[in-house]
Amino acid sequence: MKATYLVGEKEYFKNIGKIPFEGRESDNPLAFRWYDEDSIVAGKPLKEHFRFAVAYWHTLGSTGADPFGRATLQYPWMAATDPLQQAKDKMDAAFEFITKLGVPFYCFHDYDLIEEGEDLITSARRMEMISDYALEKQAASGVQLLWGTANLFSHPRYMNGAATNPDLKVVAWAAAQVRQALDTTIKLGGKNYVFWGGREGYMSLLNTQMKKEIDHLARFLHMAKDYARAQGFTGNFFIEPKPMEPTKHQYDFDAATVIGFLREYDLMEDFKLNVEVNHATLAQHTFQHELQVAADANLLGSMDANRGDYQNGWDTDQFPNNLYELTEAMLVLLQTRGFQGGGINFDAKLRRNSIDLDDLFHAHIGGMDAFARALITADRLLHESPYREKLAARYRSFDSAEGRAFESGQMSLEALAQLAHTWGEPVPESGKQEWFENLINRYL
Ligand code: XUL
Ligand code: CO
Repeated sequence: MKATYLVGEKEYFKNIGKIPFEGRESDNPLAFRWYDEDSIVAGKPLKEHFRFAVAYWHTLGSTGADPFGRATLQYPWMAATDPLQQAKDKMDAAFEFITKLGVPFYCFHDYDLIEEGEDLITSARRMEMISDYALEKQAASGVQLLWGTANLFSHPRYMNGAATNPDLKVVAWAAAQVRQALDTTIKLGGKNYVFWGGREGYMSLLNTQMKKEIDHLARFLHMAKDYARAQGFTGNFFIEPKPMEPTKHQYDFDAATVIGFLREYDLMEDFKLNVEVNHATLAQHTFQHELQVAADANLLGSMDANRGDYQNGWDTDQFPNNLYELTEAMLVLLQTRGFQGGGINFDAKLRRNSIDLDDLFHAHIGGMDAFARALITADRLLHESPYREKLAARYRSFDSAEGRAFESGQMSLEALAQLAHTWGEPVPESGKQEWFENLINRYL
């Protein structure tokens, strides 16, 4: 019998069915051990906490090529030479994979869906065709679009930037592409739209007018937002911070930098952040830090999940599997208001030598299970352990009358200084860092 998700005729992942939840005792590498999507944790089902998404570019489009060697991954859905046929095959494979995995969302760049044409009109026709097909696939499977974006970094025309290019002709081309990507996202009912400024930065300050470029970026984002709102788009716009790679210095360096930018250019209403693990670590921050900075500004929109490598300094985009770090991240998520509009997109790719089709399943299942286990652990830390009490205790002096007066601006510097005279030398108190660190391992 033909499964409902197969709109096309082919089945790519033949020996793999719908991935079941089998629980912690299971030895089946093609089953979930922790991710039971309907199980309620902290008041809602796991699937609603996470809103997992498959990243079209890595999962369907990776080739395994690196600067030292050509493609190692030869996926059958990429075999057709006609771009339209190839795009349809790729989409058949995408929806088969996403449905078997049981993930509710996907994300794409415009030209992940179909190869860019030789001119704007050809590209527009191609996007029209493949987005019609995506509409059918979404309707048949129930899979939804978490966010769309435009690839403004791969084509050589963007080598000096897209919205920040010193040549207005290139900026205009970027506008044409973003308008088309917004139209496609809206057509497919996309929940959000992402801007990652892959080439929005500089390689050398000597040939760069930085202020002018950043002003242009803000102008461009306002135009894109105004256009999308006029078309009825009510979702969020996300900026995805990254400090470097491919440029030496990217303008959206980290969460704090982006928040300052959004505030300065009056974009706070519509834009939030899409925080990515390996981008955080490239900026010399922990992922938890970036989540906390975004959440504290009420701007935590979404997450790109992956992990870097501690022994090197670039964006390796490996699948997440570090339970300790994920638990810290889930502590931030549960103690703030969660994602605003977004979810968890696996912006992660297989290693060059992971060439089997089932490797794609192992990677995603592992990531989803790791998040589920981390969230369950974080919830227990918050409700069954003395974590919150111990943390609050460090700040208990601010619960006093004097503390409240200080926090609410009812106290002068003289009055605060006078308290030092009244209270005398403070008794030092331990920060208890090791106690806190051990607690996570006790609950994992
Ligand atoms: C690149 C990166 C992008 C964005 C979307 O490092 O993370 O894939 O997520 O353009
Ligand atoms: Co990303």
